[in-house]
Amino acid sequence: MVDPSSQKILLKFLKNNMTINFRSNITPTWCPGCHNFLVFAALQKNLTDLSINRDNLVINYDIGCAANMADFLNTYGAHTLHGRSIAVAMGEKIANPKLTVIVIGGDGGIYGEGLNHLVTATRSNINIKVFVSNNFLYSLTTGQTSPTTPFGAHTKSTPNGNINVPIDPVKLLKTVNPKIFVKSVDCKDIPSLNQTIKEALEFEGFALVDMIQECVAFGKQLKTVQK
Ligand SMILES: Cc1ncc(C[n+]2csc(CCOP(=O)(O)OP(=O)(O)O)c2C)c(N)n1
Ligand code: SF4
Ligand SMILES: [Mg+2]
Repeated sequence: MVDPSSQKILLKFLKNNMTINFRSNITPTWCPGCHNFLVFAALQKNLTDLSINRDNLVINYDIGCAANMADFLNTYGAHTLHGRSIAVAMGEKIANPKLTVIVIGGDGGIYGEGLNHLVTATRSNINIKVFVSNNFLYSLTTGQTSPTTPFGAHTKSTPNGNINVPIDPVKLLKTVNPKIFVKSVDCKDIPSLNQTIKEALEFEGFALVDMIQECVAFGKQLKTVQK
């Protein structure tokens, strides 16, 4: 969990030190301590450090807590439908290959509803960048199981324990196409989070960063796993 005082310092830093400001004037509405604050800071840092031209930048947002970043970043973009953000992003990149095209979403949207689009993008190695806040739950809707929820976990939608085995996105996508960039990183490891986002943005092809998070509001139920 990010303690509220570090969060305040981060937000102050973002406000005062960004040479290119990707922030909107809307205050983030995530729960205090949500790891999406770390993703938000790391993305802005890298977009700034890499001097990404905002005129050629499009960010597509899925649905869920992470994707609410649509309100907090000030770039061209689309807040799409649940699971359809990658399909929209692929269309944009095909229509205008000069664009830097990014997707931001959660494990529910990207690995669940959107898995077909994710596999298609991986097969084609299309040059789009996908950042997934993987909190092992559908959090915006208060904590149902997602494709990464551990087997046996008692959640709001699995009161008797999750009967499904979780998917491992890195292994799955590497099997589909070993040429793509795909890495898991813990959001609390800020240097690795920054470095991995940088590597993904610089990669010439399809890149996905699986950003492991603990949802401070609904994540506790995942600790109820029974083997
Ligand atoms: C097609 C569709 N089905 C269901 C919903 C309801 N819904 C909104 S957010 C959400 C869960 C999002 O989970 P995830 O993608 O993991 O994002 P998180 O909130 O965990 O960041 C769901 C099911 C929706 N908006 N659209
Ligand atoms: S419900 Fe969880 S993922 Fe959503 S804002 Fe709160 S802590 Fe973050
Ligand atoms: Mg989620």
